[in-house]
Amino acid sequence: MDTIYAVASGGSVAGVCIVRVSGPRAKQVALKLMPGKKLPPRSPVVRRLFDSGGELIDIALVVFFERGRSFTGQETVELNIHGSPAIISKLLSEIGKFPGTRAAQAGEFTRLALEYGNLDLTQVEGLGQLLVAETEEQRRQAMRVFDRGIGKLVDNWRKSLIKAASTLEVAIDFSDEDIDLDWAEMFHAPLRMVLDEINAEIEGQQVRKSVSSGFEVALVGATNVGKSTLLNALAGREVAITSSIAGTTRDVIEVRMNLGGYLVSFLDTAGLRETEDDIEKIGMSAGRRRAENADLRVVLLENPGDSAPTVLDTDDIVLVGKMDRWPNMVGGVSGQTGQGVSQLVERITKILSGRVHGQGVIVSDRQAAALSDAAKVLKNVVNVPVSEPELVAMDVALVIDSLDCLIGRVDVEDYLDEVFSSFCIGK
Ligand SMILES: Nc1nc2c(ncn2[C@@H]2O[C@H](COP(=O)(O)OP(=O)(O)OP(=O)(O)O)[C@@H](O)[C@H]2O)c(=O)[nH]1
Ligand SMILES: [Mg+2]
Repeated sequence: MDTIYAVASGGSVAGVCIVRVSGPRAKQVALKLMPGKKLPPRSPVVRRLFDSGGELIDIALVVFFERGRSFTGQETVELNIHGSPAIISKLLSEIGKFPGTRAAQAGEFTRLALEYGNLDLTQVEGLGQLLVAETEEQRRQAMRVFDRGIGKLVDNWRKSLIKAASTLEVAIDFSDEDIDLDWAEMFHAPLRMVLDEINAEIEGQQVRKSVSSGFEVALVGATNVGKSTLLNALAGREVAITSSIAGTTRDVIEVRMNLGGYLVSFLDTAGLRETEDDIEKIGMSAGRRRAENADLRVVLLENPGDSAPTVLDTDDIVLVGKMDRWPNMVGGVSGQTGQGVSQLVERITKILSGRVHGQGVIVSDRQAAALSDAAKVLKNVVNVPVSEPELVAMDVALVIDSLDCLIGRVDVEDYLDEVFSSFCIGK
């Protein structure tokens, strides 16, 4: 096994940079850089690091982790050096001179952590998202996954499935006797509960996925109601052309922003009106399509009492635009004066947060696919009367298999042993 090394901290020039060395020779390599010195485990020490010619490279804070006590599970040394490109490249090239060392590949430290069992597959996914999280909600969501949120769910489901499977054992054992078992109560009910929970997870996945990829909020309404002006106010810069000429906006204009912790793309669309202009018609139909597919619509009205010119979902927000033209007006918005803009932002954030919260943990398509596999088999099991317990037991094992795929625990023998520990297959 190679000893791998790489910069483990952020990219650009910084006060401190962490170079991680991990593998069987990590300590040996580090000791070579500090002749005559020792490295106590898990206690940071300040060390002068020298190159092979005896020239001082840097004065570093060095932490040594023994095998089994590190992130990767391998012997690891973390060298906290000064973050200049010259020091970094000098140190990396010195480390690279030692036999048995090589530069780590992308994600290789995490891969080692997965192989060692320090992280499960979903935690690896969570970590990936955590490292690129830009908004508060992305951080929160990724942290839940990284903190083994999915692993904990799977543990509970697994327990219920195994418990239900053990009732099958009773059935098999007593199959020759005439005992009337309450299958609904003993077997189907707990499985149905697991199925409901899995389905709820799958249902919430799309909305949670939007936390990472961004929600789309469309601004719609008749021409000239102030949509583009509102977009500019929300963005804090002039992104869209505004004018008193009706039909100014033609293309869909998209601006991404961090809205109260949520990544949101606002879509400014062409105002809706009767028109003979072919290009404007194209713009209107493109806008309508994007608005229909958006997560939320904000409809601006010209006058109080006007009706919305578009089909609405329950959450959609309808407001009078240019509210400054209506003294004593409450609940409108004005992109020009800024009135009602922060209330609108608050309202949107509240709606998004209502959709995201209390909705489980799974985020990625891979996770949803593994759960769908599990749900498909489980659905059959809960709806079919148990006439052949051995076959049903195999289905339960399949469900556990899908859950194991979800968290990357792929040792099939492992769960088969568990589920069938007291079973006599083929009885
Ligand atoms: N008084 C007042 N005027 C506004 C406000 N918002 C926009 N306007 C004016 O209304 C006109 C139309 O504004 P836009 O933002 O271009 O309207 P729009 O809805 O994007 O129009 P289209 O792109 O044609 O659909 C411009 O002359 C703006 O200066 C507002 O809040 N108050
Ligand atoms: Mg416009």
